[in-house]
Amino acid sequence: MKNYAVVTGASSGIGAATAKLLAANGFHVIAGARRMDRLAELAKSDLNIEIVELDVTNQKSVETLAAQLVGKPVSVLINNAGGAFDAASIEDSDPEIWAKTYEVNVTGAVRMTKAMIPLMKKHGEGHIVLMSSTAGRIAYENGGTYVAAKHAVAAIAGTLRLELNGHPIRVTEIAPGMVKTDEFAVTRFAGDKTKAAKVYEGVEKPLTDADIAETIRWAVMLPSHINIDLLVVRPLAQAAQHKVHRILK
Ligand code: 8X3
Repeated sequence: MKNYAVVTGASSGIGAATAKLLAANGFHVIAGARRMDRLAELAKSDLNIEIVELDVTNQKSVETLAAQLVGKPVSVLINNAGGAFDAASIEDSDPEIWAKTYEVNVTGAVRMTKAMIPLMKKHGEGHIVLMSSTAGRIAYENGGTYVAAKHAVAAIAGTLRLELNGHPIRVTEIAPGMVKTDEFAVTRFAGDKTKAAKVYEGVEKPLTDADIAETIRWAVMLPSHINIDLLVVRPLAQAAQHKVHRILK
């Protein structure tokens, strides 16, 4: 039986690209997200992708999935569900957006991790991948909710690695920089496509979701005694959060 890889937030972007790539590389992928119509499209791309309605902010939804996976060889969890929901200064930020950002990026990843660890222990091996961000390594202005949430994700990865030491479960944090996906920046700017496009303006080659999927595949497919703690992945044009080479006409 193929090993199972569970991918959250699989309906688009990095999650969808990772689901496809892991399926193409021999995993039976459990692709979870809230939007079943998008997942149905994804499932058409590979027979090794099984789709499941999943809301990582809902404990019951996570428990339902975990119950379905009892006895299955769950060896990989990609905690990808997440996002930024504002671009406000902390002074102007909305506590409700703070809660929403933490629910999906932080508590959601914890819910899934808690649910999958027992299955991985039973299976005898596991790999938990946490998608943080360069925002989880360094602060930037008007990104407080997301910066704080992704710092928390980084802290979870570090804590988990200590707590799971001695168990055959790897813990990897992947911290992407500028990745141009269909939804990330558009969601952050509440649907304003002009503002979203500005993020990538003049950047010759921002990373793609497939680029990040490839780094995940690499970390996951290394021999099981090799643990990649942290991968910071940026496009060549982005030397740092505020140092981006743009060719502007
Ligand atoms: C996305 C990278 O620079 O928008 O995780 O925080 S950034």
